[in-house]
Amino acid sequence: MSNIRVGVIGLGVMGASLAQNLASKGLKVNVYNRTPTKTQALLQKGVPNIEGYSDLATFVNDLTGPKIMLLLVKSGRPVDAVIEELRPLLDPADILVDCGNSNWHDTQRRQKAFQGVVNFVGCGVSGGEEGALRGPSLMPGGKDEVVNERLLPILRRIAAKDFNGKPCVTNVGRGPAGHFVKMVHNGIEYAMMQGIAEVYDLLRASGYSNLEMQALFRACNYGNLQSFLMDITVDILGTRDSLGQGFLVDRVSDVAKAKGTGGWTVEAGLRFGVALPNIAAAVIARTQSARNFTFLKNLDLRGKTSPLKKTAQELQTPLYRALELVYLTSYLQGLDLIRQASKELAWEVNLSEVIRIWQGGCIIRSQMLSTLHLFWEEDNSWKQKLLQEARVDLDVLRLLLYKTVTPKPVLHATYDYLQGLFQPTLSSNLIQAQRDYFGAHGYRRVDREGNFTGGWN
Ligand code: NBP
Repeated sequence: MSNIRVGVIGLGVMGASLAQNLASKGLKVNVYNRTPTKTQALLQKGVPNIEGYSDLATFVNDLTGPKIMLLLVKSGRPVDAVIEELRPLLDPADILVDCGNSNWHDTQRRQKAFQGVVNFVGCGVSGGEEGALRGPSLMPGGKDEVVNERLLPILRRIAAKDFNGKPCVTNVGRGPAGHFVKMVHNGIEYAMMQGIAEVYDLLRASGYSNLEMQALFRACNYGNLQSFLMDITVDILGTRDSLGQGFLVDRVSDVAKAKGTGGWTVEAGLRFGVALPNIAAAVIARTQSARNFTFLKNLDLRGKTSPLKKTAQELQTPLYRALELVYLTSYLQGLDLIRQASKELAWEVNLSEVIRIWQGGCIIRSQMLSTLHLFWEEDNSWKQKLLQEARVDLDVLRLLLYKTVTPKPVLHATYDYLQGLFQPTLSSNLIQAQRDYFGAHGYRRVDREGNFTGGWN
């Protein structure tokens, strides 16, 4: 293993960190970046085991074969541009691993196009810069003989550790499953972040100071909710502004940006027939945060706030329970999507393994992931108990939803998703009746077999 030379192409935030992580684990690393100044900047850090190149052909030739190259460039056209440049330098036994946030459709297309040219693997990486440097959660997918036998021995050395000390990496499944699982991870991330932000917003509107909110979030950061996103929220709320008075978070613009993975997840939900209301609500909330309503220009729409008349101590349990439901339903929706896509496209994804590798290094890690795999076990007793508790907690959630006027799309989506699970019948019989009434679309009956149409006055 110590004789292996791994290649890293793309030395932006993620590539430079991952290269240092590999090198710190004793692997020899060749690095290349389109703009040589970034290669120089990395080399100047003096990390042992890293060799820099300004010429792609020499970079590839100097790898010990069969070669493993990790690609960390911006997703979309840049990935196509780099692999086209690499094409004449590749051997069919080589492994080219796209570690960026590529769309899984692109990965599927590239895997087809590069059959016989190179083993093209899609690998999700989560954990941001810090994770890439010290231990990310890694989600590669592909053939056993490529991923399990040749890639995993390397990736296990640089991955974060799960709750039992095992590396947060596995072969998540066939074809483009790696990038699909990472995309869904990001969709879940959108929903969890938005849920936390909504709780922050209703507290802020109720007159809580940043430090009071920090104390509340800190008090809720235990049990199932103990998580990376709660950790950073506590830190953020206590950070003072180094450029002026007060707290930095109050100086940050409220227009939320997105790079697309949340929207792709919602598209996939529609494609595979899986409801993802939390994720969709979070994506739309980011879009709406730009407030591009030209028809509302120059109107003063400010109204009265409706503060929560409760003490921090009284609020702690309701807030904990509300966020616990947000976490639970966001994970369930995302994992249900992975399960369905895997079933339809024969990717053989093992959900327990996906849950396990999200326990460390990644943005959506939380203690809830220590038991969530039980949801997919044969024995229903754990599930039954959990959902029974969730049903009780819905009353708590309702109180938060309707006592305050701040927008809470993910809290609402959580509430409605669970209500939808708990109702023995939904209102969609009327939808089917309306569709048949105006369009003769047909309907099925609950009391006899077959397809029916008509019968209306
Ligand atoms: P950066 O923006 O820091 O770096 C982008 C890299 O892409 C640079 O090395 C840049 O080279 C290269 N690149 C571009 Br842009 N166009 C290129 C082209 N046409 N040919 C060759 N190279 C090109 O991105 P990053 O944050 O390191 O992200 C890399 C990938 O990892 C992305 O897909 C991202 O979505 C994913 N990701 C990021 C994070 C995160 O927290 N940042 C987390 C997880 C995944 P140059 O220096 O010559 O411009």
